Amino acid sequence: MTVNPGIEYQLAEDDFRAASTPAEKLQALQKMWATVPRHKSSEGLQQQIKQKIAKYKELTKKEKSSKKGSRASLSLKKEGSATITLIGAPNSGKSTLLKQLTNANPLIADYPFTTLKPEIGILNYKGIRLQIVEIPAIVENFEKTEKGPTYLSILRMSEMIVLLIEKKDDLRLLKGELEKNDIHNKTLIIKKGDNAEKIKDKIWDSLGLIKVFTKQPGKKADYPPIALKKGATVRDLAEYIHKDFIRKFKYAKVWGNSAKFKAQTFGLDHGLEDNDVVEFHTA
Ligand SMILES: Nc1nc2c(ncn2[C@@H]2O[C@H](COP(=O)(O)OP(=O)(O)OP(=O)(O)O)[C@@H](O)[C@H]2O)c(=O)[nH]1
Ligand SMILES: [Mg+2]
Repeated sequence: MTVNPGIEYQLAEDDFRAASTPAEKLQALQKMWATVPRHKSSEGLQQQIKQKIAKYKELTKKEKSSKKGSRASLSLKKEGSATITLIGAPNSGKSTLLKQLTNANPLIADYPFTTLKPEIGILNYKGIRLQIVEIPAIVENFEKTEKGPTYLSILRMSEMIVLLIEKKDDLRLLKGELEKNDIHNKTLIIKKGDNAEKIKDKIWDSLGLIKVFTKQPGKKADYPPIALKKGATVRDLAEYIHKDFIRKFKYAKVWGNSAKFKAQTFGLDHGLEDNDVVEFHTA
């Protein structure tokens, strides 16, 4: 015998699938619970719904408490190997650039102050994930606006700040505002209309990072690569992979820019270069 649920139940199930937050899922599940056929053959299904209700109640509770706790202190959840914040005067093309660089889909329009809250995207640069954030247009004394402190904290936690310049005066405004607020993070200056692919390369080149690939013996290099600071050694890579790794380390074979020949053998202090491939050998 089949379960054969009615149309109300099916609609609730559709809602469940379409729901994007735990609270919405829970609401749909409660509707499913109210409309699921109550006969012997649907006992398994009833049981499943009950379990899911319990799970989503728990998730809803967790989400509420984490939101409460983090709102005041955290203005941005950092992601990827570096955070790059994009600033500019009103209408200078920040959202357009964010869209070209990342998976974000911000509102773009020809009037000023289109962007009202930080917009966040991920740039996948040759396998390295970089977080790019557009903060709303910078105006003189922006730090005194309601959201000013939030924007300052995003700027301070960024590995790099990209200044997007449209008009002659923009650079003076942006530099002045950063200086006044004692923000001295690394900066990169980009002109409106510059080629997005070239900007990606410039961002990567300015970050001071290298990407290295690990490799298992007899196999091709692993993907994606790992981002490390310029000057990183085999030890840094080993520590990144696992704290315990160093104890077991015997030697590494390296292919690429830091090796004189393929599969050259090195110890923990060997300095790595961009695009190196490293094969660890352990005891
Ligand atoms: N020709 C040209 N137009 C651009 C370029 N970048 C942006 N625009 C246009 O400039 C206007 C503003 O673009 P946005 O990307 O919304 O600028 P924004 O800096 O995010 O603006 P706000 O968020 O309002 O401060 C839009 O009409 C865009 O189509 C560009 O490289 N070339
Ligand atoms: Mg914008």
